[in-house]
Amino acid sequence: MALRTQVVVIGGGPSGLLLSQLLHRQGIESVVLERKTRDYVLGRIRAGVLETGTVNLMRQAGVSERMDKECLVHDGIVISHADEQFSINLKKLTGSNVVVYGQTELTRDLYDAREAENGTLIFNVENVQILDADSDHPRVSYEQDGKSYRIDCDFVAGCDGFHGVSRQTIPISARTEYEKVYPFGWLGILSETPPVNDELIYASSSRGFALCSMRNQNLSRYYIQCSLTDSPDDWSDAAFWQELKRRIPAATAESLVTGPSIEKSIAPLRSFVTEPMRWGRLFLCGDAAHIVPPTGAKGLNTAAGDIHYLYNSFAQYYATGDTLGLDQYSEKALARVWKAVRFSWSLTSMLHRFPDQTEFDLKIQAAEVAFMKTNQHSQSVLAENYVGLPY
Ligand code: FAS
Ligand code: PHB
Repeated sequence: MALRTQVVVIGGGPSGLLLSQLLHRQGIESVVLERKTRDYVLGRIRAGVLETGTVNLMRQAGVSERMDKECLVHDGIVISHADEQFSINLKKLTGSNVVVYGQTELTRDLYDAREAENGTLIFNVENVQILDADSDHPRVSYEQDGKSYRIDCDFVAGCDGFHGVSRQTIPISARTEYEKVYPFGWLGILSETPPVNDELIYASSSRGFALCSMRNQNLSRYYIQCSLTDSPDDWSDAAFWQELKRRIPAATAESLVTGPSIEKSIAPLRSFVTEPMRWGRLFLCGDAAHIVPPTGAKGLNTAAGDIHYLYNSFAQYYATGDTLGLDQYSEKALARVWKAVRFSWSLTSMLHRFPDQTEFDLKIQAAEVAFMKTNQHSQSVLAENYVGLPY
């Protein structure tokens, strides 16, 4: 059975849903193909911090009502090293801030909006294939419940994450991949406890990195750097809390409210970029094209930057036939992606313990944090990147 639409969006995560919703607001038709179910997608606990640019895109998409009510606006973050800590005043240094609102909630809001506006979301699809992307008549085929389908379209947006089909559709001879795998992961838990601090704490210690974050005043999100050979089952809640307390300043550890974990998972850390992010009428967005370590809270926010560029390019094309935006998409998106990749790598290098570090390396790391503690320019570089570079 053949369908026809203007843009086929592969992937029903935040990138695909945000793009589909923005296109809908411009009267541009799309179909979203998602491999899993809505509940499965919403069950993945991921990002927690949104740049102002991402917040504005949600407003532009008409999906910001709950976020504006429930989010936490943060004007600063805390960096700690051993028992010392200092605040970086994002608002004072950049005039901007970040918003704490979980990716799960953002994705839920987008699903609700797409469904309320009768968006075409097709779940549990299998064997998705992108055909003739390098022609003027691309098509997407897929299977669902044992039946085969085909969608003829003008364009395909590959929003299907790192393990999706879109990037693989681009011939290996036509793409260049850059990767850095970090020798550790992040063990994260969610607990229905009040956050230990009203701002996020990025903690560097001799035992490794830790992050104190939150979703709301009674839902905290904590991470500790862990070995790649660890599994969540290796860590009891008690062992997690004990290790977290040893990595954050003692005074903060004393006020930490612990409780049972309601989610526990390990994310490996890697930096990855594929170039170009376009091949004919196929455009890659988000994790389908790039991955960053979560240290700088750039994963979801860099995906949002891609969507900003691609949405505006589609809007320009369908309004005027002008392909300039589409032709510049990959170069523009990659310019911002690489700055996010650099920032995430830099913060990861400054705050984590690496197995092959020498005493000299540890001294350099400590000096970098000590310099940032008292130098406004160093703090401004972090702040500008953390609140989000301009689109
Ligand atoms: P996603 O991977 O979120 O979505 C892709 C969607 O495509 C998925 O729903 C998938 O089921 C679907 N799909 C895949 N293949 C398909 C196919 N062939 N056909 C149809 N559908 C297909 N970022 C942060 O900023 N902070 C964090 O703390 C953080 N933690 C993370 C933890 C983990 C374990 C992971 C994997 C990522 C984390 N990230 C974090 C990054 C994350 O938030 C991503 O940047 C964000 O999910 C990107 O969104 P999408 O590009 O939509 O990709
Ligand atoms: C989170 O709350 O999940 C979170 C926040 C900031 C990060 C990474 C993860 O840098």
